Amino acid sequence: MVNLALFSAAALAVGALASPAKPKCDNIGVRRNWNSLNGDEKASFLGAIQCMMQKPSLSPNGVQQASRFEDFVWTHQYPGYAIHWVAKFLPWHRWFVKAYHAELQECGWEGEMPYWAWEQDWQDLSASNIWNADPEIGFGTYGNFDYNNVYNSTTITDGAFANHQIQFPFPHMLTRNLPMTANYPWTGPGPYCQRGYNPENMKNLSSIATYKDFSVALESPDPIHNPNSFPGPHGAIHLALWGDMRTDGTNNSSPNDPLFYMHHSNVDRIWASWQALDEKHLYDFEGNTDFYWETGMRSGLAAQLDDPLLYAEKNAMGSEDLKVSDVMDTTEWPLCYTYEDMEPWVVR
Ligand SMILES: [Cu+2]
Repeated sequence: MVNLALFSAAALAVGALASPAKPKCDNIGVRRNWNSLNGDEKASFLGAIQCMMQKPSLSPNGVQQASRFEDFVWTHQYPGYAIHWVAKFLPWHRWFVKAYHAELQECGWEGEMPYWAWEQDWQDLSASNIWNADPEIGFGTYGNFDYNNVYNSTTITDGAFANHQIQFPFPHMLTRNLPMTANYPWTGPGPYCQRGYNPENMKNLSSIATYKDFSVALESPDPIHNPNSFPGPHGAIHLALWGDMRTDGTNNSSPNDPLFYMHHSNVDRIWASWQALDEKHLYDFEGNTDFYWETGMRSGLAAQLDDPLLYAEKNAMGSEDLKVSDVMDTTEWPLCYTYEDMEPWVVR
């Protein structure tokens, strides 16, 4: 008995050295639909974003952005194609939203990261509850066409981010232009790129068997080089909102709109829901490591779970050592969250 106990202790010690035990989650937070937050919660959440917009930059790139909020815009812009149109797209943005949520907690937000379930607004995106002009509890409305403004969109003059002045990557006001895509030709038929997130496309998504195909279909086939392809919900929502949200390509500065995070939280929920559909999905990770804009080719090496996450903010929540495999399961450290409704988007 004594020898056996010694042997076990030794084996445990060796095991611990070989792979240090991951910390456990203290508890699993539940991310909630924005619509199910009450007024006080909404005001507190939006107040935390305003706090981030007031906080000085930590200058993760050695350059002073206008605020801590804009540091995150840079963090998203910097890796460019290393995190878009590649297998890493979903894991990278999962971590990005988690890191943003941690900053909001520093600014007094006590809840989990909420999400905008846009698939529930598929019939008329302009009628979504997300458009709320209230300065305390609303993200503001959706803008309109203006030839004289950046991205041909209007400055948002209502809600919590009314007349929000952006400095990075160049000075302008926060803009949106949903009416622009009421009849956008590439994504029709249907207004506001509806095809990307209507029940039919969501059902298609839920039936995809492999991460490789699911990831591409959720992100969106690259629109420039696949003009006839079906838009994915991620790309469809970016495009539908126009203004700052559609600044993909070389700018990648869409996190300038606080709705970016509400959108990506839902993209993450769709992925987490898909992962929960089949145990084979949870650690399924496959695809390309590179994207070539000139040719529109997804290319490069075969992506692996061991690949570094490439999070640009050194030391943000100890993220420099993270691998893709560390963010595959939302219910494990360092993520520790789940969603209040995992599957209503799956039309059976
Ligand atoms: Cu992105």
